Amino acid sequence: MLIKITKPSDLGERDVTPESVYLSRRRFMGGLAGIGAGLALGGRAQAAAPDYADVPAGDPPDWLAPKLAEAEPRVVAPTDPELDKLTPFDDASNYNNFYEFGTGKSDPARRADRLETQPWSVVIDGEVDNGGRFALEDIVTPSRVEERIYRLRCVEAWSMVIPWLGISLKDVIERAKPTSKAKYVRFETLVRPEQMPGQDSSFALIDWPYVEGLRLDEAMHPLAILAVGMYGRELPNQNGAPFRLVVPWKYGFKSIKSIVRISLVEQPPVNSWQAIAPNEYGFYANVNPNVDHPRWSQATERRLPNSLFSPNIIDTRMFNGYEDEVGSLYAGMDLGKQY
Ligand SMILES: Nc1nc2c(c(=O)[nH]1)N[C@H]1C(S)=C(S)[C@@H](COP(=O)(O)O)O[C@H]1N2
Ligand SMILES: [Mo]
Repeated sequence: MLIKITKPSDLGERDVTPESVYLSRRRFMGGLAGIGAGLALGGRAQAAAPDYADVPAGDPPDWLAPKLAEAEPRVVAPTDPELDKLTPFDDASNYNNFYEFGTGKSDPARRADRLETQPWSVVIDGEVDNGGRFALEDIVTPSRVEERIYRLRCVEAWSMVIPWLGISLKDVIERAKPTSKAKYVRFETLVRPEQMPGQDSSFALIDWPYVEGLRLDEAMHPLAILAVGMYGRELPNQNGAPFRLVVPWKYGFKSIKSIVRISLVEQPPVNSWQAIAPNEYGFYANVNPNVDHPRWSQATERRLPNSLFSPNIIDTRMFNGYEDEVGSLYAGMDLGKQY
């Protein structure tokens, strides 16, 4: 059975998509398993795993391999079988933003190999009763790893469709037992200039560590995941190994990579891009075709892969197409002011 989420308050076993509806939807979806109308989460997985035969095998640590293998595709948020075809692994792992390795799109793929991702630990602290430093294994193992096929829309107006493997951020937050003062979640990326040459440069724009943040209710939304893999394997380093956030309704810069610290805090964190250019990048960074970047339009996006002859420009959708799921989080807000 599949749970169809229309708004967060509808979450739960009550709202179940009958199998017949799901099956006819699957027929409509055509070839690409896991991509269909609406969002279906939870329950028994019924979609067949996409075929990753062309994806280079990874080399996950012993504890992660079985977690990745048991992941079931439960996803299904992309809606257009033509537009929302999976981006080839090659594009998703060679065209990256990861300023710790340089500002060029190919820098991360060329340089991120040198990052040592094992062992990895994450500090969970701030307004929590159950904080501390945890081995990544101990954070991931208690949760179910799920496959989620999400659109990723960069604020620079390009986008991809990526099949992530991840755990629910909500699970991790709940296990930390937030106090009543916890209102926001702050995330921090590793600082290790010997392995991250972009951090070594005195010309770097960013005041390291790279920082991101979410309001607590955003962080608790079932679409927000902490990814440990993609395309059926562990994360390539350039995509934020071994542990990165994925918030599909927000511009890509919110999806912070290689996380080493998660803090529950009272005040809204200042994220790295907001610190650099507050008139261009805000705290919310919800994908919004009606609110332009001061220097370019956000009404359309370039869906990768594309080429000169096939520019593949498509309309950007409100909340990146996840409005039914997340719109209620922003009821009553002026999204032009709170961008
Ligand atoms: N630590 C860190 N996280 C980061 C970035 C970065 O430079 N450093 N870039 C962000 C931006 S702008 C985007 S679009 C996505 C890109 O993710 P991908 O390379 O896996 O597609 O990562 C985000 N997370
Ligand atoms: Mo981005």
